Amino acid sequence: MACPLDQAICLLVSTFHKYSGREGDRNTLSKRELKELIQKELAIGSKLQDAEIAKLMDELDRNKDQEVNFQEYVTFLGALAMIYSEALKG
Ligand SMILES: [Ca+2]
Ligand SMILES: [Ca+2]
Repeated sequence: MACPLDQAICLLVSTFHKYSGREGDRNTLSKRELKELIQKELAIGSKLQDAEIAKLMDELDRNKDQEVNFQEYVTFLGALAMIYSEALKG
C-alpha cells in the first residue's frame, strides 16, 4: 500500500475501534476509553489535566449521551487537524 493518506485514514478508523471495543457499546467511546485514546495516541495527551480531558469530552459529546460516537470522534480529529495546520503555517 503506497497511499499515505489512505493509510492515515485507516489508522484514524482503527484507532477509534481499538479503544471503543474495550467496554460498554463497542461502537462508541466511553469517557474512560476516550481518555485512554487521548493519553496513549496523542502528543497533547500527556499535557492535559483530568479536568481538561473531562471538559473536552463534554464538548465532543454533541448529542449528550455520555459517549463519543464515530461522528463525534471525526469532528474532534477535524479540530485537531485545524490546530496542526495553524501550527505548520508558523
Ligand atoms: Ca465502548
Ligand atoms: Ca455522544
